[in-house]
Amino acid sequence: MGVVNVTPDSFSDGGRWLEPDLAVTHGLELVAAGADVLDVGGESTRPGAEPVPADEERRRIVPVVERLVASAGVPVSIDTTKRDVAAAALDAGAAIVNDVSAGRFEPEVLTVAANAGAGYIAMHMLGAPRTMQQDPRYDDVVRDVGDFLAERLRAALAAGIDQQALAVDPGIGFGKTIRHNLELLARLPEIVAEARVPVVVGTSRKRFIGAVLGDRGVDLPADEREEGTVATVVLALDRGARVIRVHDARPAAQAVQLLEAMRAAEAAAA
Ligand code: HH2
Repeated sequence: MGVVNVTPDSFSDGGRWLEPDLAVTHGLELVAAGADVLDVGGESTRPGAEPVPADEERRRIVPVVERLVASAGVPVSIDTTKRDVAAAALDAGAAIVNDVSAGRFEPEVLTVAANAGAGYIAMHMLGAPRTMQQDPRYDDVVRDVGDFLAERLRAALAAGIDQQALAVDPGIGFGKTIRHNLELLARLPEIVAEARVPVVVGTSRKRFIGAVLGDRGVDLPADEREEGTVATVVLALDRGARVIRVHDARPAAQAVQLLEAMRAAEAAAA
């Protein structure tokens, strides 16, 4: 899944694709580089971000969704927590709602997805973006996130979304310390086993990568986290993730290709 951020302030690429033409071109480049889905977002959810009004978010994303649906040749997902934005994107031809609030912010978003027969990704976040990084705590991060996702899956099913249309995401970086993120990735098979629907993982360029690779307490900047991202992509896929959300599709698609080749060789040798 390739990320198309139509925002002025996203943490790694804010402002680069705010113009619809640039966003569409970027989406097409992601597909050419191997993305199988495009995730269009009009609101940054970086730590501390202020919410964007629905009208503004809709204004940013609708023209981009419309044009990518017409030209990209892959399903388009809409990265939003808002009912009206999801509805407008689905009307414009989007096929999936990627909701980082898992239906907690505007529960009607679940009904909107259900009525459209759309796919729905429920992601874990502790609280809301503005405050989520203020001393996040868990009893056991993997169990707590797994329980949360199971509960949100039940809510999505109760709203009428088909089981086949659902996926979950542990929400790397959303109300988690560096240690929480690393533990979630290392113990991903537990999340995968409990979920019983495809698991999506989004590590791309996130702060924990910059922190691990940083020097003397200074994080590696977001535009130098691509190699670190690939290491997490390989690990996540090998531990059972079915979808990975990335800003740069080429290295991730190459990692997928190599993993598939190694799996085929393993199967042939068995
Ligand atoms: N991460 C971001 C946004 N949406 N959706 C899912 N399912 N999983 C993620 O890990 C995820 C997500 C944050 O990345 P980005 O969109 O690049 O940044 P920003 O929120 O600042 O726009």
